[in-house]
Amino acid sequence: MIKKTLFLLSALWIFLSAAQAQTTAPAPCGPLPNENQLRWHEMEFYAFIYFAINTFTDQEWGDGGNTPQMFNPTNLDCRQWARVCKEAGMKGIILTAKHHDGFCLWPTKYTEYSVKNSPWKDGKGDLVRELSDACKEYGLKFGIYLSPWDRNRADYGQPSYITYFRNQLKELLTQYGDIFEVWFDGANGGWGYYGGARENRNIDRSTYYDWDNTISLIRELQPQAIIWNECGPDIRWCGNEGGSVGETNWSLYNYKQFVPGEPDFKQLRVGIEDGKQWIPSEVNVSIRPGWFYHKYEDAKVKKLPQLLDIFYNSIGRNGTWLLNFPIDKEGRIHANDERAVLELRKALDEAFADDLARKAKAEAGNVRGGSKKYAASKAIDGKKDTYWATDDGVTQSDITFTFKKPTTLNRVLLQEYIRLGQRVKSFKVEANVDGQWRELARETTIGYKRILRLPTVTATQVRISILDAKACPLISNIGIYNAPQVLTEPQIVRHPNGEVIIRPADGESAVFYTLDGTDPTTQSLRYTGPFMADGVVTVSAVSVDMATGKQSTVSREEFGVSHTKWKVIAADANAARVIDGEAWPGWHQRGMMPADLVIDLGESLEIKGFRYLPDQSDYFPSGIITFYEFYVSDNGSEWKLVSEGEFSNIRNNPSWQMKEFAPVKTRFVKLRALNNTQGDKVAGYSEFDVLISK
Ligand code: FUL
Repeated sequence: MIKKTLFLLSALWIFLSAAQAQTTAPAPCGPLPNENQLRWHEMEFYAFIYFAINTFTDQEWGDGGNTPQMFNPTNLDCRQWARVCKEAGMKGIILTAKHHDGFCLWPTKYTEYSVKNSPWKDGKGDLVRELSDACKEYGLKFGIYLSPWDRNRADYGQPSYITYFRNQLKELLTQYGDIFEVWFDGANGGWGYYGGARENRNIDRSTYYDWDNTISLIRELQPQAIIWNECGPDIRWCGNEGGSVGETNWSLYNYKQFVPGEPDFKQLRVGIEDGKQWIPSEVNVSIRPGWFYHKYEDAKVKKLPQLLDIFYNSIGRNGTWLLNFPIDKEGRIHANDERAVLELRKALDEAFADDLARKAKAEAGNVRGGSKKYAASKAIDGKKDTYWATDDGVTQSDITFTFKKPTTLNRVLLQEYIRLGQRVKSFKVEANVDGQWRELARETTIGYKRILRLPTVTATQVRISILDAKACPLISNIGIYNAPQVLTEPQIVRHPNGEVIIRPADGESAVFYTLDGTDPTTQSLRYTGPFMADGVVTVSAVSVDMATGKQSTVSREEFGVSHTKWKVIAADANAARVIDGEAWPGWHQRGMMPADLVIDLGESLEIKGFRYLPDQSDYFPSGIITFYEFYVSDNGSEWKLVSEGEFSNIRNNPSWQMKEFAPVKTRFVKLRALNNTQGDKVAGYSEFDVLISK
């Protein structure tokens, strides 16, 4: 009897200690983030501010030879910058204290090439001070960008420049309070002013900057700062400036895997699954095509659909988002940029206002040690330090959310408890719709945060299955949302054969259209795919959210004759892009000015004008025609001038240019470019069309 009791007791003890072992915290898995990195992950969204002499010279890269006299903002207001960032929900601002041209926005004692020799505040201003103060006032963190490449310094390339660079860093890290991030641009070496030498200089990227000692200096002066360099030490580049990181995105990398300035673009995108250090990625992108302000980009500020894409492709893919505002010549964030970012904020607030997972019952396939501490409910308790966990060795399991009633949803947000490492390698999301499980997504990594855009479904349950993980998965948060559709005007294009394509900003919105110039309603024709609408026609379209009835504003395109019979007379086959109906890509004629664009209309038409869309490239559009002549001809050899003049303000606003003249019958047309905005021998075209007399 005693023997039996002893046996039972020891069995119970073994059982209890096994259960106990399973309720102890999971062991860490792989490299872990440090406290600085954890704080930084949680910032998620913060701003870059680009401002320099470049702003006043319309350049992206000043060569370092422009006089500080050119730096003269007329209405500078750092508090406005901070207000906009705060209202946009950003958590900090990083300022280009010195870009590649070497001009310093603070009165450093180590060079004369700074604000102290500019007319701004009679040389008494300190922009780093003003912005760091504004950040404090608005509760934002402050960071600095200091370009390692300096095209102004005579000693760039010598060891003495490194001393200069570190002296500047010391000033920035000791005079302006806490710095949350230090940013070292990888671009360096090449042509520059270099104290008047005006020459090409190349440095050895692997040795010249002696990064180890610079990093030690930062650690000593600002131990809580995160250091960005293309390949670490603390965070890495996402490999592009377009606003996305890989769908698979490991926060792991191998520090010094490559030398800054010679990046491994593809690897940066996805990280390294078995990387040796925690080096997560930051997505840096500008709200306009350029990093610095150019008036001609006022109409090219990214719109809501693009900004939302960037949000889902950065913060939604385990990255942070560093969004740049180019400061304008007055010294302010331009009204268009402010409008765009606040519109984004509103859309995000609406999308994530109501977490449907909180209203559901959560159950998991496996719970670590069967303990409440690691239960499924920990993924929806709103606390970042609790998590659903499975038993050790269980790397496949699922968590199911059951709603009280059928619930409409289209977003799922997931977060791993990254303090103990990034673990999940693959997972899927399913929804129970009308009693059937339907797979909505099959994805790879999660990390700090992953947000999926899913097709809208009305479901009774949502199931998330972890399919593979490096160790037992730890999920600290799951959110389920129903984001409203993005109702911006649909884009209407017509291809040369008369085929019309209508593109809404949101794949889920319904599109209705008319062909008679009237405003479309839900009673009008519903767009289901490309359709033919040859000849002179006005297409009007509207995006509609059928669930709520909300509509976008109406977009309208007035098409002339379709281009079926047209031919651009040029040796280069790409010339046909000028009449293909799509703004991008376009075509450039190089090496001649004047330059002629000749088109055979294939039949005699009565025209009353023409329209021209200049190069729409995001980066450095070229060949933008300013003065023109327009000719008509019946045979393609004898020409008659019917219009001439200027496309005014085309540089600042490179949109459609329309010119009308007395109606004339013609078979051939010729647009002659007399010069362009850059004064070189390039004529660029995105699109060309004639206006038909009705
Ligand atoms: C690039 C630089 O050359 C651009 O001017 C800008 O600073 C961007 C963030 O990085 O490499």
